[in-house]
Amino acid sequence: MNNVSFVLPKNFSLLQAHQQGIPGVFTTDFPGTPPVKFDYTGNVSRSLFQPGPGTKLYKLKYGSRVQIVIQDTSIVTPENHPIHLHGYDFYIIAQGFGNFDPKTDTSKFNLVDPPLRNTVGVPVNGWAVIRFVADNPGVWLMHCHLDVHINWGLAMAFLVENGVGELQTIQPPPPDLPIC
Ligand SMILES: [Cu+2]
Repeated sequence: MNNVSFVLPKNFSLLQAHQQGIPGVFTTDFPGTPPVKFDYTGNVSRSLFQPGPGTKLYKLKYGSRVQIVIQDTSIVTPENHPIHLHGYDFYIIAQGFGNFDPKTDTSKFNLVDPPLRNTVGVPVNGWAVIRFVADNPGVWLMHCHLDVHINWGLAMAFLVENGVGELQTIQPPPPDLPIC
């Protein structure tokens, strides 16, 4: 299954499962590159429309320098998805229409004064490139902020590993944390 709809776990939060090492809550096989390459903004084959469920995280080492190309598709319909990241502000270094081309579109990168945001509107049938330094350990959701698209699974999460020492490590919950 290449088109995966993100599903939040039912019994544990992602962070709790990570912090307490509870197995079977998520997997860390969110792909770093598209498993299937196609004309994302073209006339997409119906065979690519059907999603399957998954709770896939992408693991990052503490302090990783992260660049993400967020690519819209014309699956169902092109849309301007406002993609929001928890845990970080990121730099928006480029946006454009059509399919991102790594050979030519890198010339559009603004490495001088890019805006620092926590949400980026990915242009309709276009793309956006963001960068951040993964210096906040924990599990952080990235999702479309059109509320209905969250339920549809337009989301994923980063698992940022602890660094060295207490200041680079997620703290355990307080002993008096209410259990709901
Ligand atoms: Cu959306």
